[in-house]
Amino acid sequence: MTAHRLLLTTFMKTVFVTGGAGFIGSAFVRLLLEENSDFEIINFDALTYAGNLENLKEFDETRHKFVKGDITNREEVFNALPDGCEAIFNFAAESHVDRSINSASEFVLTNVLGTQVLLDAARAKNVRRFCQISTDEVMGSLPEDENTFFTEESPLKPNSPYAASKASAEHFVRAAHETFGVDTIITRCGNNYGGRQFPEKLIPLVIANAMNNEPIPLYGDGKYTRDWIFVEDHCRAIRLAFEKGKSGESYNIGARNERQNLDVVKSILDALGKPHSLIKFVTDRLGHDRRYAIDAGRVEMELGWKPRVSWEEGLQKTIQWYRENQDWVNRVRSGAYRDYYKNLYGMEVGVK
Ligand code: NAD
Ligand code: TDX
Repeated sequence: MTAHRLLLTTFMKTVFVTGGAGFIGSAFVRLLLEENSDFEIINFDALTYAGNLENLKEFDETRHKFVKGDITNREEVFNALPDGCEAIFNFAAESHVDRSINSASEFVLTNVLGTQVLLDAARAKNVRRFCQISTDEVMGSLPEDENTFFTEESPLKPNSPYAASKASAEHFVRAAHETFGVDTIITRCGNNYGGRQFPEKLIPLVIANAMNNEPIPLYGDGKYTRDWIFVEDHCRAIRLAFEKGKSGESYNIGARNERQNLDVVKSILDALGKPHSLIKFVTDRLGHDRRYAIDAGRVEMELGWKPRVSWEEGLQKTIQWYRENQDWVNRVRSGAYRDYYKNLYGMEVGVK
């Protein structure tokens, strides 16, 4: 070990980030590397179809150590996790609802068993705090046209296999806290958007298809509502929950930005100068949740968090990222993505 490295590790706090090569995990790693110079990060990721080390290519290994590993594999987790580290941030997950409808087993394995393996490791290795990155979807669906919101007291009523696996993971996190006194925090956020999101999710799918003049598949009547947040705002809220949150608590994160899917799609097409005629209404998603909307009162009051990026600014930044990174888009839309797309939508994509 060089003297420089020795000095670094003496003063550094180590955090273990799982899923740090994915969309939100990589944004979180980037935030810590750029703004928390006393943190070194072990980024533990299995590099599934959604994991992409290109997402962090600008960083060297000074404070960012990447370990390829699977959170369901105890040996790999226990070998990679050092004793007494500051936190585990568990972003690793199977994260796409449509895939969970097609096949749920991978979701149970990674999202439920994987979380439990990490909780066991946190206890065995005296990790100071365990942060579980969860989702508003665990609370089910809200009625439209009503002034109702998800709060931390809302019951867990997951509707999709994905949401059920995330809700289940939350129960195991709670159980580790209640039974063994593990210091835990759960954050539940709404729909994220930003650069580097895999184009299976609505916003990057629309941008990528529109840039190629391909049809935009919109489920049902297009009037489903999501509460959108720019990914960096989500990551700042997670960091605050880790720093200031109460052990055993859950925190709902949202930017008070409800939008109907049809309006989101039209805004993107307008920004790209593409015709609305690209929109193609397709058969609805099974069990499609009608509306998500988050009351972010607790993170605002208790943690002093508020979003920094408006919808207009965030969407413009996101579109710009995809425009400037068409190679990234073309690479992730090649190969297996085409089979996935054809299977789900019955249409070809990305074929020039
Ligand atoms: P993503 O699909 O982009 O990334 C998931 C990452 O986890 C990938 O890098 C993948 O390689 C890794 N991974 C998957 N299985 C693994 C395993 N068994 N072991 C180790 N690594 C594994 O997901 P995302 O959108 O960045 O979501 C990150 C987390 O945030 C997830 O837990 C998700 O449930 C949660 N979340 C997402 C959103 C959203 O809008 N995307 C909103 C709220 C919460
Ligand atoms: O082709 C599409 N057409 C369409 O109409 C796709 C991919 C989506 N949609 C609709 C379904 C939803 O109403 O757009 C909305 C957003 O869909 P997704 O991007 O798939 O997100 P959602 O199902 O809302 O879940 C997301 O938010 C919560 C993330 O994928 C989850 O990981 C997160 O937990």
